Amino acid sequence: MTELEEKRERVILVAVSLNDPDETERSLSELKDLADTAGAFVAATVIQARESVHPGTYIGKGKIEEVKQMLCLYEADSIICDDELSPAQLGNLQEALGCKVCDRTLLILDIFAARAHTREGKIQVELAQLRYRSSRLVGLRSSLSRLGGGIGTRGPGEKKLEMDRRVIGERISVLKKELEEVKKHREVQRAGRLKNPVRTAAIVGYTNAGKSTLLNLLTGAAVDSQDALFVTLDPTTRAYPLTKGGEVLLTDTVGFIRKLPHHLIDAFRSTLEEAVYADMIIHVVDSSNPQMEEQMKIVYETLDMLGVKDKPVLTLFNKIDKRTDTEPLLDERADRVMKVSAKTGEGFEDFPDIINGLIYGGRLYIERVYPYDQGGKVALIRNKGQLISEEYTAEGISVKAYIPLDIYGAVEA
Ligand SMILES: Nc1nc2c(ncn2[C@@H]2O[C@H](COP(=O)(O)OP(=O)(O)OP(=O)(O)O)[C@@H](O)[C@H]2O)c(=O)[nH]1
Ligand SMILES: [Mg+2]
Repeated sequence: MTELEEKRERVILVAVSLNDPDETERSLSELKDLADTAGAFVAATVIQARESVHPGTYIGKGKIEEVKQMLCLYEADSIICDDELSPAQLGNLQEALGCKVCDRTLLILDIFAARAHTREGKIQVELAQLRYRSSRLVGLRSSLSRLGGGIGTRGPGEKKLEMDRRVIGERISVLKKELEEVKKHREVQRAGRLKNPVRTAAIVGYTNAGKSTLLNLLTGAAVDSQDALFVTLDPTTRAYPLTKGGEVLLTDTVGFIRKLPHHLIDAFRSTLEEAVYADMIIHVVDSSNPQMEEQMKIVYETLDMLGVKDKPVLTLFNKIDKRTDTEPLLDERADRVMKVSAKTGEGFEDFPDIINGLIYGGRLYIERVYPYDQGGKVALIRNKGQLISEEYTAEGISVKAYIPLDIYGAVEA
């Protein structure tokens, strides 16, 4: 955290509102939280309503003049735009304003850079930063050298701002190779889990929803939890005992946010994909947040984009202790919903049973030896169920698997 608090840069936030002024307000208020998290002081905010974003300068000419005056008036050092700027917009805007220009992506990358602790996290952030920067070299260089630091300059790539495109390209391929190695390790771990009939659940949700608090409550883990955005980047996995025996491995990971930069998604894919390989999803929602509905929508959009589908979803409407609204809490994408407080522990009475039901629900664990002429049944299990192990023995094919109930009749030996 020290890295974030070193400098209190004065910034003006700038947004373009296309058709939904409320949505712009919400996005901007989140940008303010992001700026706070990055240690900046928000001196003022500006919204321009437009038909479309100005292709050359993001905001229009008149607004640029206004922002210019505000920079003086509020003694601000820089502006942060609420969308990802194109290389041209970035260059032109800072030319016109004569100050450092950042965008939402750079801000998020900055926070990630300060939060990354593990080797994997650091590689992922640097990759995302380099990819973002490589197309904006000219603009960024003059922008960042103007103030020589602050937002947009943190992270592993800090010293390398002056790199040219070729050097960046080389660095990217080195990092990609390193990431491959780390990923292999993760896959080995995953394969190990698949061999044993251990179930996994991924804890997902909007940033600051209470995912880490939940993991800590359920498993006594000591994951850092704070009232700030993107506190967790690196996945933590802990075992949670199931009532019917066995255990489920719960993984807490990086939170989602609207307009999550695509470079980050690409770089963090292996981390985000924890949800793709999990047996079920635990979706943590901050039910005290007025933007709850929208945050849920963004979580599901992100899951869809990652290719997470056909998995049981348990939605936890968290922070129920803080909720003042009395509207009913609904989630049509969820198989089950619960109202809980991960902070006080309230509402978790049925949690063990519900988790059990969702993990094993509708599925049966079988151990069978099929004669070799019944290979078709093994193929059916492979297709429809989850084959845990398969051994070719003298008696036949020895199989351990979870199968959906509806194929039980068809695979009985
Ligand atoms: N009142 C209340 N606060 C909660 C509850 N659960 C979590 N919090 C608080 O919400 C803040 C965020 O909690 P975290 O567990 O760090 O949230 P997260 O989802 O892991 O957030 P990131 O890792 O930053 O994405 C912390 O200040 C928690 O103490 C709850 O049930 N009630
Ligand atoms: Mg967390």
